[in-house]
Amino acid sequence: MQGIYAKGTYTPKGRTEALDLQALSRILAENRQPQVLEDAWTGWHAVGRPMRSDFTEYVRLANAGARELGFADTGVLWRSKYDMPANDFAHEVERLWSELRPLYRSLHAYVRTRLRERYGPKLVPDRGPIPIHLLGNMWAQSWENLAADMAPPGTQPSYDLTEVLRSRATQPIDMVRFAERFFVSMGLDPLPSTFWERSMFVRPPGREVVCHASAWDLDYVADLRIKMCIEITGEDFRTLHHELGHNYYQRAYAGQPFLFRDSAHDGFHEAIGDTIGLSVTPEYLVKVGLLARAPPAEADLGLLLRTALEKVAFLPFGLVVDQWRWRVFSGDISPEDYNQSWWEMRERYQGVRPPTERREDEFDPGAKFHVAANVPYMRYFLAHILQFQFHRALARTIESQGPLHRTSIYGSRQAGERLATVLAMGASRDWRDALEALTGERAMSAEGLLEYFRPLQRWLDEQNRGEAVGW
Ligand code: X8Z
Ligand code: ZN
Repeated sequence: MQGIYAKGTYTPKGRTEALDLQALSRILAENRQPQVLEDAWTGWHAVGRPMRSDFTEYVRLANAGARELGFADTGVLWRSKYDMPANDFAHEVERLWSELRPLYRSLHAYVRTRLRERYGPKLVPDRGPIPIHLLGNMWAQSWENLAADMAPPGTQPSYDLTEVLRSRATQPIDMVRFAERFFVSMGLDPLPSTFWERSMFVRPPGREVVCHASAWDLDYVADLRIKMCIEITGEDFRTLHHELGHNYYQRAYAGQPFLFRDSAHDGFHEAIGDTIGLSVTPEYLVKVGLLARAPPAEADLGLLLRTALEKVAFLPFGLVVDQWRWRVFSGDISPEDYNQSWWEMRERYQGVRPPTERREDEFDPGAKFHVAANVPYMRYFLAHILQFQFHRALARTIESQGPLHRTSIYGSRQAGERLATVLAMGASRDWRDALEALTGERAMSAEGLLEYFRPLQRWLDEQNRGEAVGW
């Protein structure tokens, strides 16, 4: 399945060359013609179709393995890794989502209104789900590529990191260096020379590779690497901080006994680099020489909106992938209903719909890397919440006076030490102990995220006055 995914291509109508996922994603990000978007979206989603029977077999085998290990099914096995009963974890996830849903619905309503202005009420009705191909991303998991279209009227987005990087002819390796320098500024060691020698930073010519970004620790001691096809975009700039977060975690827990060489729970692993990424503020970009001057406070709404299009839009997607797989593993969804149930759930959680009706002989979940590659996904939902909880705690550690979205822990040894302590614990303790060491709290909390976006929430609610909210 992973091989099918990695080799997937589509030749859009009116073109002659076959495009891979990165090229098709670029169309989704940059084009604004609905037919072109629909064609690229539908073309990529055909990649799932030949996985359908493999996936059915994989579910059977995975469940057989889980049962041999004493779990009812693979979903229960996946949910068993959070130092609490599997059922309690499912409730925990629901609790967090219920706190965040109002913010997501406000963002959704605002974006739908702006899209209706652009594409008209026939394509984007004033109630109901948003056609997924208009959201700037193949899975509508991040809407940041719409930032320029969504900018608060009268304000322009204050800067576009992609343009900044390109105007400086930044190279892939420079992007990695920026990310490394951030960790080093907090007192962590530079990456070993083998990292630079053995990592894959760009797509190698003449052979097929899995381009989906990943971070590796080959010997569980010091052979750290990343594998990625870096493009010069703000998105990949942030992804590099994400990946190095994995590598720094791996190195920090290398001193633990073998079984504890892992994160406190998998959401922690995904949250560390993103926490650093939240510190990529305008003031930080000025410090490292990427921006001439920081935009004024009036630009804050635009900055917050851009971040919300990335992080808040992600939440229900982060949730739905495994809500769906849990039901597949438990047998609640059977193979005859794979695709229909997928779209029912995506509509329910995300408020999106496919461009045209999808039939049951398609297998659209397989068009997402983690489904094809057997990677659990709830970790990203947790990480999107935890990173704000971590950021808020570290902002307090450095006694930051400014709002959270203008706070950067760049250069703070104090924040670095606090982080390093938690990373070094690895999986040796209950994750609540790790959380407490970092934040002083013993429960995952949506409050950091809500505080971060509070000014935006107020503004969105004003904008949405008189508009339908929800779908
Ligand atoms: O897969 C990733 C990372 C590697 S662990 C690049 N992420 C998820 C995705 O791309 O779907 C990061 C955010 C969510
Ligand atoms: Zn990751």
